[in-house]
Amino acid sequence: MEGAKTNMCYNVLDRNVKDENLGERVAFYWEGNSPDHHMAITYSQLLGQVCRCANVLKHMGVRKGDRVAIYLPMIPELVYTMLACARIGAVHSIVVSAEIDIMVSQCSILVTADGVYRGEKWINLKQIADEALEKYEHTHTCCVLVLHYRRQPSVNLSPVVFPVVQTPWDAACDVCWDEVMGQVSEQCEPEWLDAEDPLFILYTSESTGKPKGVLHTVAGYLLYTSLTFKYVFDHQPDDVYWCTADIGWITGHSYITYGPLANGGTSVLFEGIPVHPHAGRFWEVIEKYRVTKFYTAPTLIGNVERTPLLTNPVTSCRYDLSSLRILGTVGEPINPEAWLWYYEVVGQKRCPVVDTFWQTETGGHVLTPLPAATPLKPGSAVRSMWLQVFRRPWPGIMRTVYGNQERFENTYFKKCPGFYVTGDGRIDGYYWITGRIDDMINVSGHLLTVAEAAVVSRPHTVKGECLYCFVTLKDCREFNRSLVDELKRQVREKIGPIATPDFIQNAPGLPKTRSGKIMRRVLRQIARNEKDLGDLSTLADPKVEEVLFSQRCETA
Ligand code: 6R9
Repeated sequence: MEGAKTNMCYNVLDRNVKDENLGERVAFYWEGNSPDHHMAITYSQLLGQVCRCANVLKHMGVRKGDRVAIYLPMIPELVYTMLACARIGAVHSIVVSAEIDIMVSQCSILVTADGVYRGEKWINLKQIADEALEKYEHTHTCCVLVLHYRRQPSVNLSPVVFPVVQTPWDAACDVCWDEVMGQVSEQCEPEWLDAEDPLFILYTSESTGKPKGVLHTVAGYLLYTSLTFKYVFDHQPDDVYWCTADIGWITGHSYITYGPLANGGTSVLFEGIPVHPHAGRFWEVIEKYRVTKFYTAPTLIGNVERTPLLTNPVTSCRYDLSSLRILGTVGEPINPEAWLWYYEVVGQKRCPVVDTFWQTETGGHVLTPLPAATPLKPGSAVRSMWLQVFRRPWPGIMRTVYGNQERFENTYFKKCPGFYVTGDGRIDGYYWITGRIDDMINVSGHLLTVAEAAVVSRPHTVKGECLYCFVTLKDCREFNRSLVDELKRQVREKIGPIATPDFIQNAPGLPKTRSGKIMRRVLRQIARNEKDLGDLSTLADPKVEEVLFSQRCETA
């Protein structure tokens, strides 16, 4: 589509408001960390806020092609800022903390918030951002600050106790969102861009190797996210769609912001976590908004043994999930037991489960069933949506690794000339994603005692390398020598002597990113007793690492 002119923001907002007459339709139901905090934003309100934000960025000197770093929680301002960048042709880079260093060193503006409550825990985003800026001696980076809702009088929300930590503030470069947004107009002409102009850079999840800045461009990505959203979720005008991902993950970019808005969809934007204020929060939200299409990650639906609450703790009634029509999963292999639970208990055998396999690099789904059209197999991402092997490019494919075209070519196109290489393994005609082939053996919990296991290598004086296994036991199981012997025996018998782990360590929890991916790098370093684990800020639960170190095995 090179040479064609378009604008992403125009397509997802102006077109819907003006041509499709959807101005009054709700674009997002925002649901805060606390169930008392919520609001609805229509398409025309969204357009107004995005134009204001675009004007603010322009006043701060941001121009077409400039890069803007965004470090915000799951609040509407995050969407406003992304779309504002898209409107003026700036390239957004959303950071989920670890990568913040890399990002701020390349962006002239950072949009962040004072902080956010994740469950009961207050996270002081501004302070984390300031520390990153300081590290890079970035004196010229401006920080636009969004104050969290609990302090905005315009939104009538119940008061929350103000955290003890004060928000750091430097009047020389920090500006306040509310102040600047009030001073600009609600009109802003979109910048007409070339189809192949960059839209955003996103650093891939750090589960493997050094993060890469994946670059996506305007028109192909718009087409691909729009079409895949429409077909994979069988989008209908009366849908209320909810993707629980963080927008800082590609899943949020493609299937919270761009895909749903391009289709004029109504979505839930959720700030909270699944277990706050209780373990039934997901189902409570589905009931509250009558969600029809639900898209989440296996780790959140019981891939690991954990019982999500299906009954309302206050009323003791089962949550009403009768609005659901399609269930989706993404991010890691879903084990057949979890798939069946999702299908039978959550979907009440009515709702097709779309297991969507894709990557930051692919921009959108590449392997997935189509709901009600493809026979399903529990645990399989089934087959390629449009193609059988990745022999030719598709509109949503990444265009380069930002600043490193050579790495782009070597990583994806050299290993198997003539094809795109995802780096994931598969089993039969249906695709059973077996995990990353580069560095991981994932033995999912077939043994009754084991909820989850991960295996990494560790140097061995005789064999060169040996296997070091972390196991998370199901509730009430005790980790002891006889269990270790039993597990080794099982592996030896079921898989073979060569697969028998030399070390088996108890792991009450595995280190995971917020999208549920096991951070193998961290496990490898624990197995090797390397104390400096580097940046752990993408870890969902930072305590995990300490616990694992304290229980490491010295001897086999
Ligand atoms: C969308 C996203 C990509 C890696 C990918 C693969 C794993 C994603 C999966 C899946 C099995 C699925 N993955 N979806 N594995 N079944 N349905 O997750 O992008 O963060 O770039 O990760 O995630 O290993 O290569 P990203």
